[in-house]
Amino acid sequence: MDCLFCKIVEGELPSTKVLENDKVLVFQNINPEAPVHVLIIPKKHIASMNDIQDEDSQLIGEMHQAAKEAAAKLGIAESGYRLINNCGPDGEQSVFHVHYHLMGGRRLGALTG
Ligand code: DGP
Repeated sequence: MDCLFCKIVEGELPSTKVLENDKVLVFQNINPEAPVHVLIIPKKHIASMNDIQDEDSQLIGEMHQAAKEAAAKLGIAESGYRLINNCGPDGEQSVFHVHYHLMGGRRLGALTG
């Protein structure tokens, strides 16, 4: 499967890891849009939010746990942060391996759409 984030999981492409366990990987975004901007991905390939199945519920919970731990590790737990999923064309999803953007380190402003 030709998936960029699967290649990062497999170590075929480099990444700067923030957290890793057997189910989830958190790594630095190559194109950060905030002082803190990391990506949270499941190691299992799931193309988008639309492809999450009932059996993935625990895994998605573990992604949220990893987001919380990464926020603490990166020093933005108290100041606050934003967790974003882009899905499909209107959501501007560009990598089709489901992920959350964890962003913080500055006041992010209101969502404008
Ligand atoms: P999205 O547009 O929501 O699908 O976000 C994909 C993000 O992935 C985008 O913010 C940039 C990031 N990205 C793309 N290619 C790479 C890469 O090779 N390495 C890393 N670390 N991030 C990448």
